[in-house]
Amino acid sequence: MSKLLKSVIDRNPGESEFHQAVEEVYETVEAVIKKNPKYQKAKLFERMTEPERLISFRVTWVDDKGEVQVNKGYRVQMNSAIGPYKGGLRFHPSVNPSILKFLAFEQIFKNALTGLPMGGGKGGSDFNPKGKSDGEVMRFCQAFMSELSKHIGHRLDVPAGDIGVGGREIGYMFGAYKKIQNEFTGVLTGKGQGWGGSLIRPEATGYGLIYFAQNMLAESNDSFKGKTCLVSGSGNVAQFAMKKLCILGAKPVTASDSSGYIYDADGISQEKLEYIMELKNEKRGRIKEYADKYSSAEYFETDKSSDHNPLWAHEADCAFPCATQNEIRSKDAENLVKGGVKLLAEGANMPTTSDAIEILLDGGVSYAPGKASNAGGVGTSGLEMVQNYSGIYWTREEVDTKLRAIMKDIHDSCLHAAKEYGMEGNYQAGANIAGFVKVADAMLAQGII
Ligand code: NDP
Ligand code: 2IT
Repeated sequence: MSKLLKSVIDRNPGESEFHQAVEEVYETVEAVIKKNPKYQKAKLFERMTEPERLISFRVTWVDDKGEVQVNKGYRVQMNSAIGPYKGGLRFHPSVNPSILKFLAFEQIFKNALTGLPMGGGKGGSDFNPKGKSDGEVMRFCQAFMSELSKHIGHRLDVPAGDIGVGGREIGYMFGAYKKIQNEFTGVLTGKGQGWGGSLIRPEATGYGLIYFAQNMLAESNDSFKGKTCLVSGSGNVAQFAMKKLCILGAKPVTASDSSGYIYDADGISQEKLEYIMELKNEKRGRIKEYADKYSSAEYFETDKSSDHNPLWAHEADCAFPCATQNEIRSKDAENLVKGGVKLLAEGANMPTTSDAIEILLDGGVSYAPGKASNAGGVGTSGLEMVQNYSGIYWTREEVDTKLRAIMKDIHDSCLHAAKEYGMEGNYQAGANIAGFVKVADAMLAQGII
């Protein structure tokens, strides 16, 4: 292992997710750093791996039984070389500094790839919204924002949603921010459409993912028509990825949550998807209920002790992991190759382990890393910021056209950067190199800070 990588690991002991994300980027940008002594001299990679600021705070709130609850709250302001910090908030019991630092680190390069002026950040809490009443979620969001509001601003740091944070949570946090600061600004993205939110933002990550994959398929004159697709997750990203797949004539056959997954050999049609959306977004139910409603589907419970997830063992043409980090491990990658999958694009952040990526690439799978293929969400957040700054709303068609253009640009810049460094067709290397060079050049120009 290189000295540089070892020093990052030593400085951040025990943070395995952060180490994984840093190693993955370093492996592909090492050649760029070695070729450009100015990057090495200015210690750019070392600086990129150290957050500019990491805010950690206590969140105290009262549950429906009148009991006092204490949670951890964080915001990682990772890098502001190319714009205000930008990135989501995750509410999930697993949230810790390692997970947020890996996400904030990924976000630096992802945001750079969008072509919009956004730096990298991420935040969240170990609060678990599952099973909480609306009132509890509201009181938690207000308590969380009572501290976070001191550290964010529409020109400083603009959070948005991620796992466990959707339209409901953004609404409660926006209301709290407005009351505390006494100002109406676009401090969060993913807002409701009547109060500053952009059309297409809810759809953007899932739609953008499929637009990206469409560009990948177009490289070999192929399309989604008739393609069988494996999708994991059943939240925001998975729902709109499946919707776009249906629109384009593909057949999504799986969906999951942390308890298990469903396999529907007939395909998850748009009508069945409506049911999933109501089940997950309104009733906040479990994906298991899909198999009770549709006899064409089978439900498989998650076996937490297993080294693989049988979801990825079904025969298919394409795969879209849209749940969480490290959900595709070596054995899953082997199963995907065996099952005939030729394209895998990540909707989630870092859903594929490093060993699994290697197996996919060796198996001839065209692989797109999340920092490129799921960038449509933050890209459209960037479009929401532009609309808020100028006090206007664009139409659905305008935003969708811009989203398609952003995804095509990212796709092309990945291929371009990969080719320049002799790794033709490698989206992983291309995404890391293109994102890194943009941020590195901005940091160089701004001096030693
Ligand atoms: P949601 O909260 O809407 O949905 C998350 C989904 O993933 C749920 O089905 C959830 O199941 C499942 N999931 C979460 N944690 C786990 C786990 N530990 N094991 C198994 N399944 C799990 O989140 P999003 O759809 O917004 O986010 C999904 C992924 O996409 C994340 O990796 C996120 O970082 C990434 N992403 C999101 C963007 C956005 O705009 N929202 C943008 C770019 C990336 P359950 O209900 O059981 O928890
Ligand atoms: O991982 C991500 O890119 C997001 N959760 C979206 C971030 C944003 O600011 O829209």
